[in-house]
Amino acid sequence: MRIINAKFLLSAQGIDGLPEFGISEVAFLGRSNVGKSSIINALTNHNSLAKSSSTPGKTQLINCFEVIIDNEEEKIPLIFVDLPGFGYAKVSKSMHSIWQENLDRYLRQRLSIKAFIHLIDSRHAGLQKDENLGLYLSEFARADQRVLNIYTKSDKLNQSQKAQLLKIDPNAILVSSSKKTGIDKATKAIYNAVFGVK
Ligand SMILES: Nc1nc2c(ncn2[C@@H]2O[C@H](COP(=O)(O)OP(=O)(O)O)[C@@H](O)[C@H]2O)c(=O)[nH]1
Ligand SMILES: [Mg+2]
Repeated sequence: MRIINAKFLLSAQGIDGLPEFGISEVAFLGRSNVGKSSIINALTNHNSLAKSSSTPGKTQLINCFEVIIDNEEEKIPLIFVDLPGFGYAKVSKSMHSIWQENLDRYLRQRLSIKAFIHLIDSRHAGLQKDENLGLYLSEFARADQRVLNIYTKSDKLNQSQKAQLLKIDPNAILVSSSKKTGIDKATKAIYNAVFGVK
């Protein structure tokens, strides 16, 4: 299972600016700087498909990419969506700014989203902000939508820290976008989430 092709499609400010692609969408979300753009680049084997920057909060648009995933039997198109990181604290009530409102509407109303990929910094598992995001998603995720947690920047953990994380979350998927580890496992997990494979 691997992604064999990826291209940028378009950016939009909100759901109103998004066409219906007729293709399942995978929404990547998490705190600013958690590694959203980097993991999209790593999954698609590109250096700068999604812009990655060390300045937090730079991406404030809904950025759509078309990827082709090869499951060894067929080649299936998917839309990967790189989203702005947002505060999420007590989520809905705190979404004051227009782009946070836009993001909220996209997440709640976009029926073509089949998987929410919640990226969590592996060094800081269990942060209140991430707990809030998990709760927020579970508020509106429908039966045909899955939430998948992926832990980023695993190259920053030593063996015992990895073991500790796996103790807390035995199914944890650990990825390092810079060292390109955990990418195959993450690709498979995303595929399974989109297609409802248990
Ligand atoms: N060490 C390490 N740094 C990473 C990794 N992924 C992203 N980063 C760094 O974290 C910062 C934020 O990454 P970015 O993908 O732009 O985060 P985003 O704001 O969530 O899109 C950048 O400086 C990246 O180089 C990783 O797997 N390992
Ligand atoms: Mg980004």
